[in-house]
Amino acid sequence: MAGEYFTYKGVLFPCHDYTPEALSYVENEFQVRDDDVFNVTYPKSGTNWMLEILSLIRCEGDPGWVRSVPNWERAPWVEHKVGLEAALKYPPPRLLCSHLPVQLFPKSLQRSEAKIIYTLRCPKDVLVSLYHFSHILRFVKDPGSLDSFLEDFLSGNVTYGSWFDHVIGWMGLKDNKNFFSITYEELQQDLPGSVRRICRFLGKELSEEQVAAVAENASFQSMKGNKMSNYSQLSDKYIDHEKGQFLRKGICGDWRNHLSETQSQRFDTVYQEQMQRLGMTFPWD
Ligand code: PPS
Repeated sequence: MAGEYFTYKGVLFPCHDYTPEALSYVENEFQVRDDDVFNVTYPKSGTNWMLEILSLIRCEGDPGWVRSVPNWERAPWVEHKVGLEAALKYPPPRLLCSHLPVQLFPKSLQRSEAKIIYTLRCPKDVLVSLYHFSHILRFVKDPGSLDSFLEDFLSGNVTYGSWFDHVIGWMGLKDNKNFFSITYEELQQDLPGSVRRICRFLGKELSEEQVAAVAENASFQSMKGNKMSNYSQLSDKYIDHEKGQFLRKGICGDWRNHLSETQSQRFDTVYQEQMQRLGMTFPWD
């Protein structure tokens, strides 16, 4: 099954971890609770970083939970076959993750007070991170050359579909009081300040010491050294640990080390065409 895909409502998914039945269940039957907190992202945008921040906020900066329970159990991915089972058994209040585009997200969200935290990242860095990750993940097809992967990415011929559709779709909720968006770049620039903003959105009061403890324990170095957060525990069936690490570089602007001038210009042309639909600017613009 490695490298095989199906499309669900026009969006690509690998057969290994997803089924059309589970996606349909999540979209139409999964019951979102008012006290759910969802960590939503397009892949490689800082999902696991935000997961760590939210886990630590929940524990007021105490690292006990993040050092004893794997991240995928702390906040399961609802659309995964395995994650869905865990989400259904999760005692409330639930912390959940999803990469789903808004149109495939559980419809019951509309009738709930659940909170959504949407993290975005410079799409050129997303592309580069995804390209590297595709080499170490066993159940996805070989990404081929960076040139061909760039075209797949720009046309949405990648798992979870188009970055542009994902961002434009989710940012359509930006005026909703239960929706909060933040960029990977803002997290990099001011992690304690970002933690304070997230706490305000969640209605969680943390002392300055607790905010500092969240930031320290969610740093790249802390996460890299924590086997509950660095995916070193994930079975070799999923990741080829010899080929690379999940926590690869953790920086902004790594695309400059990988994309040629021509590739970067090609990206910019499509970006400008597509993002006109949104009419917002981001730190990477
Ligand atoms: S996934 O597979 O879609 O869930 O990946 P995701 O977690 O969204 O993104 C992985 C990238 O995020 C980087 N990362 C971090 N950067 C800075 N600080 C911290 N604490 C951190 N944690 C994860 C990770 O290294 C991946 O980016 P790249 O550019 O590949 O290093």
